[in-house]
Amino acid sequence: MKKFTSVTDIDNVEDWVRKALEIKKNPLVNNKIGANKTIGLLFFNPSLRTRMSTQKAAQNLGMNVMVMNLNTDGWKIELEDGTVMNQGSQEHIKEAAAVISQYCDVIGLRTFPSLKDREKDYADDVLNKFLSNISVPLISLESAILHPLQSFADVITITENKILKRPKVVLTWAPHPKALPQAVANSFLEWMRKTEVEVVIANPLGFNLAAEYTRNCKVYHKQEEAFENADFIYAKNWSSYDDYGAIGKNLDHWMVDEAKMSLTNNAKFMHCLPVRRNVVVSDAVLDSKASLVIEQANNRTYAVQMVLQKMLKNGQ
Ligand code: AN0
Ligand code: CP
Repeated sequence: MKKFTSVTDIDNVEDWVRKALEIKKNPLVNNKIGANKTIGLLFFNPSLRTRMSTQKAAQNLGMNVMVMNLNTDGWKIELEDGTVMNQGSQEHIKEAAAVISQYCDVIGLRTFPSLKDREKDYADDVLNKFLSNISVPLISLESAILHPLQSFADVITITENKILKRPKVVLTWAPHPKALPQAVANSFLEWMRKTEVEVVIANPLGFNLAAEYTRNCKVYHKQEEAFENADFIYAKNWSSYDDYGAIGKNLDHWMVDEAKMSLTNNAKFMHCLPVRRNVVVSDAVLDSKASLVIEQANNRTYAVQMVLQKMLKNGQ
C-alpha cells in the first residue's frame, strides 16, 4: 500500500473494520513486523490524538518513530517549482522530501487548509506535492480536505455500538468561534457512503458542504427534524464552503444539548475532538453515557495500526 489519503485507497471498508477490531483485541500480536523500520510524522498543525495514537500504533508494531513539527521546528518549505527563493521559504520540497524519504520507511503528514484559497485547498496542494516528491508510502494525518484516519476510527466505533443493522446517522454542524476545515465532515461522509447506514446532514443555510461529498444525502436546515429517530449524532463545526472560510453569525442555538438528544432514538453522541464544551455540545451530553468520544479516540490507534500493517506487509 503506497498511500492512505482517502477511503478510495482501500478495497473494502467492512473487511478493514473487521481486521481493525481483531487488532484491538490483541494489539501486540504483530509486534515484530515493524522492527528496524521508521515512521516519520510531519506536522504543519497541532495534534494530540493523531500524533499519540499513531506513535502508539507504530510502537505496537515495533517501529521507530520520529516526529517533526515542520511549522515551528523546520525550515520554511517552498512548494512551487521555479521560484526564486529570495523571500521567506528556505528549503524546497524536492530536497526536503528526498531527504526525509531516506530516513523513513513510512511518512505521515498533517496539513490543514488555508481556508482562503478554495481552489488550492480542494486540490489538496500540499499533500499532493509531498506525494509526488517522496519515495516511501504516505499516511494522511488530516489533509486540507479529508481526515481518513478519523473517519476509519468513526466507522469502527459505529460498528461496535450499533444496535440496528442499518442505523440512522446524523452529521450535524455545530457552532465554533474560529474557522475550521471541512475535512472531518467531508471524510466522514465519504466513509459513511461505504458503510451500512442511513446518513443525513443538518447544517444552517450557507453551510452546505461541497456537492461531491453530500451527493444523495438529505440535507436538513432544521436540526430538530434531522434528529428524529437518529441512532448516532455526529457533531462537527465546519466553516462555509460557499462563502469560503466564513464562520457565520447568531448560530449558537445549533449547539447539541439534552433537549435535542431527547428527540432521537436514544442516540449515541460522537465528536472527533478536540471539542469546545458548551459551544459545540453541552457538558450534560458530553458527560453522559451516550457519549462515545473517548472510545472514538481509542479506536484511532487500531485504525492507524491497520494502515501501518498493510504498508509494512507489502514489504515497503
Ligand atoms: C481540526 C479540524 O476541525 O479539522 C482538527 C480536528 C481533528 N480542529 C480544530 O482545529 C479545532
Ligand atoms: N481528532 C483528531 O484528529 O485530533 P487531533 O487534532 O488532536 O489529532
